[in-house]
Amino acid sequence: MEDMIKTLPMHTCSWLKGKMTMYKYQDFWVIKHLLEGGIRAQQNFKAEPSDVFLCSAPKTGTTWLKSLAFAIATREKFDESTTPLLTKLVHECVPFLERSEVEEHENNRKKLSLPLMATHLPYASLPESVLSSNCKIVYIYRNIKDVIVSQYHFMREALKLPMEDAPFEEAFEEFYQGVSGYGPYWDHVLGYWKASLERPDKILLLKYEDLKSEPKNNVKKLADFIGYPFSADEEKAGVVDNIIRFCGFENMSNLEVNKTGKPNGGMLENRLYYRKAKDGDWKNYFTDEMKEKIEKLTDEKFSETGLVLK
Ligand code: PAP
Repeated sequence: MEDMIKTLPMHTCSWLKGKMTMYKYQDFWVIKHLLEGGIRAQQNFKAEPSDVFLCSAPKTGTTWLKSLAFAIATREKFDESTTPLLTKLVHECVPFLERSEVEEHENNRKKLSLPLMATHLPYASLPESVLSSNCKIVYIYRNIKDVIVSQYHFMREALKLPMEDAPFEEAFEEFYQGVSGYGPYWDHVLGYWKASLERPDKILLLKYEDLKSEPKNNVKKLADFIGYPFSADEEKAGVVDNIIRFCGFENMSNLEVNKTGKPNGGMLENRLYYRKAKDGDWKNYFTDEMKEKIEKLTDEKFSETGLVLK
């Protein structure tokens, strides 16, 4: 694998002071350890028809989608005082394909009989068994301008660079050129969107902004789709509302584990996954010119789709 990686196109992010290098593999950009994990998964991962994949490009609502799906799927096993979401970052509760060993997923499947698995891989690069097993896929996407800002802060903070040392204009330009984690972002969304047209019963698309503006409808849709529908009695008893509140930004970002924890003693602090969660935060960073430029390109790429990414 090492030799193959050496042959791939490489890009070192100048705005991150050369501290991060991405590789272009199967038409998407990715950092080395996630690339290695992705290739390992492509070679070894065996999906079951009952698996449910939570897929996303980075910074589009992954953490939120995972919390909701986990809370929905485990609601008969745990309540709000016993859920693992109180003590673990959600990324440790729902295995991440590129980071998990196959055994870990198998153990999880047995332990919790939890069908959930998450990945940032583009649709075209999913392990073959994910497609051949015909398992379900939920894909979340988000306004591209907020994704750019969210990714900017995440990467900058992960590398401990203050804003004055990490010019936003350069981060923007790189993203615009398609060089972003698992990007180009447009291609990532288009891949899942096209697949959802071909396999609508197996692929559900959710939009971050819709989840915010209409949480109840979308959370019920998610629960139905992943095979854990709410009963009328549950709805009456407020179970849906409670899950929405518990998994909401206000609650999750204030849990001690998410304020001060580090997963498995790793480098990244949990709080980095909970920044602001504000729609339209891009307005604090974009010039008029940047807005026009990214919207023009996004319009060109999405004109046929009916999807609104801006
Ligand atoms: P990841 O791909 O690294 O897992 P992801 O969860 O997709 O990141 O994106 C993080 C964004 O979701 C952050 O957005 P911001 O930078 O604009 O603030 C984060 O704040 C937001 N987020 C995290 N949890 C929630 C939540 N419960 N509700 C809404 N937004 C959330």
